[in-house]
Amino acid sequence: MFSPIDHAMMLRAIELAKRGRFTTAPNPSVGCVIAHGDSIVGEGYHYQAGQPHAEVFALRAAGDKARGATAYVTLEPCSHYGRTPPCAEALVKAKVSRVVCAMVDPNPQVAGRGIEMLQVAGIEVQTGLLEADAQALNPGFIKRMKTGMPYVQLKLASSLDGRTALSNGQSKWITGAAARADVQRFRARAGAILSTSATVLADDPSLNIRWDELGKEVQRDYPQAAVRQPCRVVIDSQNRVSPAHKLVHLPGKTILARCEQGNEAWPQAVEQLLVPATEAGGPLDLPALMKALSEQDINHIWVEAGAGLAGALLSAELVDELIIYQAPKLMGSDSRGLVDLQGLTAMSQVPELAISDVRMVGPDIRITARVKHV
Ligand code: AOF
Ligand code: ZN
Repeated sequence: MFSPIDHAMMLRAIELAKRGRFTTAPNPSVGCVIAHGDSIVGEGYHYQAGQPHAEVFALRAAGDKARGATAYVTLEPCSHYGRTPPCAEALVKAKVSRVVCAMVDPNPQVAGRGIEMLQVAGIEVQTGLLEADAQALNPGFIKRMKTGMPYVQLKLASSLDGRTALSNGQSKWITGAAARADVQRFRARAGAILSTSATVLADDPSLNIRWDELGKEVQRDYPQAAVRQPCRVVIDSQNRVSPAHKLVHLPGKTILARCEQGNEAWPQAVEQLLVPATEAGGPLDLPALMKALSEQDINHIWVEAGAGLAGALLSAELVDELIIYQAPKLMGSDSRGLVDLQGLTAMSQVPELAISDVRMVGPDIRITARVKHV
């Protein structure tokens, strides 16, 4: 069904889509190529929510040459009037003769209707070319559209023997500068960075993006002027975070997830989000928090906290992917462990992971693993 030229064109569209990976949230990253055979006449990608979609930029570049061409799009062209008019209509008007999309749009406002609009207009439509690669562009958008829950990536950093702090609490810096720069790049793709009041009280972290630490390759697609600070979300069920902490004053929004409203004098960009507790005075309801964040259009959450939240999120089956950095150090069994998982008494209860990638980051190892939900 798909020729080698089709593959090459869709690969190009995926490369274009990647350029928007830091800026499109909450919209998906989408790329589009318009071609006659192997000759490209227009290219485009979606850069920012509110701005034109990928197809519009590609059609503008192609001009009259779009007539009779094939449009390759990494996501089904939209059929709805959102912040912008429907791309399916624009493709019909431009008289392309064929549209190849990598995947159907999971947005219930579209979900096949874009394809239908094209077909009704007599355009040949094919779907599913390099689908897995296209899905990998937007794990957060896809999960939120399909389930109403955000995609959760849990960052962990430890010694080679899985330890995070000495028994006296000392922990600064286990992993190296390259791993910290890598973390900056993950943060930049997320809609929110999730942490806890325990981490804020212990470290007074910034949990922000520092453009000069992102590296040249990222800076090309993400100019300093475009930097969008992911929202910082701090689980603060005992109202312990105060206006004296650094992160509430940094650019971007900070959400304090609390069980009860506090009456501190917060800067304007601080929101208190009330989330029920699981029991009186106990920890807050993590699935309810995730759902509330998804309702604020947050697709993708990057978690940086301690062993407690890591264990609780894993136990609640809220984690999609773990990013584990391991430093070439041994800290011994008196030191603190990576994840608090309480009450495990049988190997059958142990969360199982599937490792999808392992690589060196400076002197450290980075392991990417998905949680297998049984
Ligand atoms: C496309 N091409 O490049 C993108 C699409 O609010 P709007 O108007 O920007 O619409 C956002 C929705 O449009 C988004 O949820 C997704 O369904 C689709 N994104 N569609 O045809 C694109 N970014
Ligand atoms: Zn569109």
